[in-house]
Amino acid sequence: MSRALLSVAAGLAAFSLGTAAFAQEEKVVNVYNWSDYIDESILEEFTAETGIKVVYDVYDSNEILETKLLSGGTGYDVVVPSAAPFMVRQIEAGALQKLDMSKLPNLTHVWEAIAERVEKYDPDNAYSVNYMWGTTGIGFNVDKIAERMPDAPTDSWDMIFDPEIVSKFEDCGVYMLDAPAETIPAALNYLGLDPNSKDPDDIAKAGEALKAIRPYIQKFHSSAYIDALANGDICLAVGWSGDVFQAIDAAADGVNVEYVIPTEGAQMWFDQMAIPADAPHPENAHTFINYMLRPEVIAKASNYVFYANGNKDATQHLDAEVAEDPAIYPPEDVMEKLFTVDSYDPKTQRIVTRTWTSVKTGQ
Ligand code: SPD
Repeated sequence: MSRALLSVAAGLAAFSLGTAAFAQEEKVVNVYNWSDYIDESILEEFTAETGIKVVYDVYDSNEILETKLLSGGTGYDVVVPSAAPFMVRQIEAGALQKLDMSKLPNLTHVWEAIAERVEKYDPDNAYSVNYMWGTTGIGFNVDKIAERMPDAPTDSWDMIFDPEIVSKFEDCGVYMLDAPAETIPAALNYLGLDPNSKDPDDIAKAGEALKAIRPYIQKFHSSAYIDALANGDICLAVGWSGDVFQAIDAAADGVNVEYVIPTEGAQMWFDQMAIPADAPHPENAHTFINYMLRPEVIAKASNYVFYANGNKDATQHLDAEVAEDPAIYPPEDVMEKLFTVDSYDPKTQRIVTRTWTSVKTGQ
């Protein structure tokens, strides 16, 4: 056989092996997502339609996901990191793979306004697609707060960061997210500093502000506040928008919970669907992401978890209580007060981690 024919034959063999590899990809997709972030009937419907079984696992912290992703070999096919400050460095570290846009025809439904904001962290939106976005604000028990402080400034971060005020709620329980990328920017913003500041002096000031209220925080946890608010077990929580709305939805009789984006502003964040570099089932991962991009599917998820999504054609499928709630889809004047945070360089990250440990341990 001539050299040319040999090389064509080798090419054909490689092509058919590649095709076979896709054809042989077992009918499974391993999804690792945030807790309390999906209507599970969506997973069943996906399987019924595609024959691909979804193995679904959850986390409640970007740090947990990041540690796994950076070690590699997670076995996950779809993960949902927050764009910043996390996914941006996962992309830099080579932990995620570029999406094959030809396998995502439903990208036509992407809401440009959200994709453009994410582009700052994922240039050309090459590695990710928005799953949900939201804000980090305050959930509170209306009646318990009023009993303790009838004129409580419930629309202000004073509720959390003014020691005199938050101390009044110590007896009925105050929870805070165990997430330095949320709490340190919130403290910086409250202090009138740049929430994105990487200046060690600014971060130290945020740490001091957090330490001043540390005695009144009963628990640092990033998912327990949903049940605690819903059951009336706590008064106050720094939490993520949809999670607090889930508490409102599940609230026991006589428990009246509200969510507020404080007037001083709050963090806006984007949780992105992405595929680990070493995902075992990349073809199925694309099929799953493309399914989630269907307007009626992602709207069903939003209706269940009370988070906004980045799909411009989903709005017509949203329940009015979701689409019309200004704390879920904030109007322009509120949007202007929302800030995003960038990635920390390794040195700043170490300072942030150390500061957070010292806040939590009170040392
Ligand atoms: N229960 C789902 C919570 C999703 C929170 N996303 C985290 C955003 C972090 N900036």
